[in-house]
Amino acid sequence: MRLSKYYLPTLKETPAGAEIVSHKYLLRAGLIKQTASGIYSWLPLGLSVLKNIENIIRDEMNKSGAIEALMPCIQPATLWQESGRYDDYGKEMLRIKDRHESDMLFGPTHEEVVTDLIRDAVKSYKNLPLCLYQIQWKFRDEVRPRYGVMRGREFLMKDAYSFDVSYESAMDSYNLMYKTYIKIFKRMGLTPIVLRADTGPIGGNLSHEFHILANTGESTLYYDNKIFKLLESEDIESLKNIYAVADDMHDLKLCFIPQKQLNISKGIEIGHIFYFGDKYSKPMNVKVTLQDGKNVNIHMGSYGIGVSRLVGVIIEAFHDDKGIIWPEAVAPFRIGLINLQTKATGAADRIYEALKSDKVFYDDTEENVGVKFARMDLIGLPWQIIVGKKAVSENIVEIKNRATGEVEEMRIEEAINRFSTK
Ligand code: 5CA
Repeated sequence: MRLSKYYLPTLKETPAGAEIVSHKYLLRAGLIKQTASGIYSWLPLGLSVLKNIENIIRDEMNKSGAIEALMPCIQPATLWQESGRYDDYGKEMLRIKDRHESDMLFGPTHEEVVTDLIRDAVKSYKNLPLCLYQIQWKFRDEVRPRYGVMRGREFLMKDAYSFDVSYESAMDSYNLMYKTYIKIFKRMGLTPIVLRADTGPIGGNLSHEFHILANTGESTLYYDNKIFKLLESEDIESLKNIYAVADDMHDLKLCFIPQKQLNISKGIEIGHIFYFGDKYSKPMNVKVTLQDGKNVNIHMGSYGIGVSRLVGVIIEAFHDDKGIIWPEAVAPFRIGLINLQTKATGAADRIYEALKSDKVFYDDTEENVGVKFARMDLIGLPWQIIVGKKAVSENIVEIKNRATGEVEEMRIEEAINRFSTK
């Protein structure tokens, strides 16, 4: 992509109201623009990161055997009246009336819709287990939308729903998602802290939260530092037994963590998984026939990941005072090509053509050197190829690693070779 043909409205100054680093950089690097409080437009560069995050999630969800679907944003109130949640949900739910005066809502979550979706077709134990997921926009009219995409009103979520014939089978589904979540976050370069959690308005009796450590986090985490070793082992049973809680000293006392193993840090919730049995299948009357002819309510679980929140979380985890430092797995482009020789574009053009435009972001503008360097550091692409005077005289360019700042000189062919092989 050539910058001269792209839409990248970067900002020199930090806009007022942006308190945390991810919010500042999201706005300054031209990734998002606020449309209304807690509601954002995704600009091309931001959308590209959002899609990369989506695709990692999609890939691991598919590998786990879950199947992608897409449910509507707008839902009828009748389904929520059936589950009994319509009155409980309160002001966080955006309630709408259609032209026939029917009560509708913008979905804050999809337990009711998905239960309704399967209830006519799933009648026998032979249809189960089943896990459906979607990546869909939600709306929650949060009291205090803040920190950019961290706590939005409109936000993108990956939400999955599992259906099983028994508690034992539902635990297998739950554990599989637990494992899949660790894989997903690791692929983004993140180390999740998994906590036992409250089930809140989703309801149910088993739940874990996945957090990322960050001093701008809204929760305080208390956890056993053995968790890091166990995360490497991916031993789910031991992980589930390790004690970690958020914001709750009372629980902490109940489950003693040896003082020298106790870590206390701020965290941001990036995922939340729930097992809630028949909380929805019972009031909505969703039953399957077992092998022995008995009818039982389906056991359900739901599994959420804050997809748009993750864009902010990754910036919180990977940045410096110059800007963002994207992990390669989610970077909008792999390479930033900076041409400092505005009168002689031959060398830079050649590199651009050779490396294919989808992974190279080419600053082909005539702006001054300082502006170009600062902008490229701000948008945080993992690699920079800097084409200066030596490109013309000696066929040599500089390769800069954005994370370490290390600069290496090499011949143009060598640079092309290096980035086209990997
Ligand atoms: N139905 C369940 C799981 S599918 C559910 O709604 N879970 S949740 O409420 O915990 O949300 C799932 C994830 O969405 C959270 O872990 C968080 O990462 C993200 N999330 C929740 N609220 C917001 C918000 N206001 N802004 C951005 N992300 C949010």
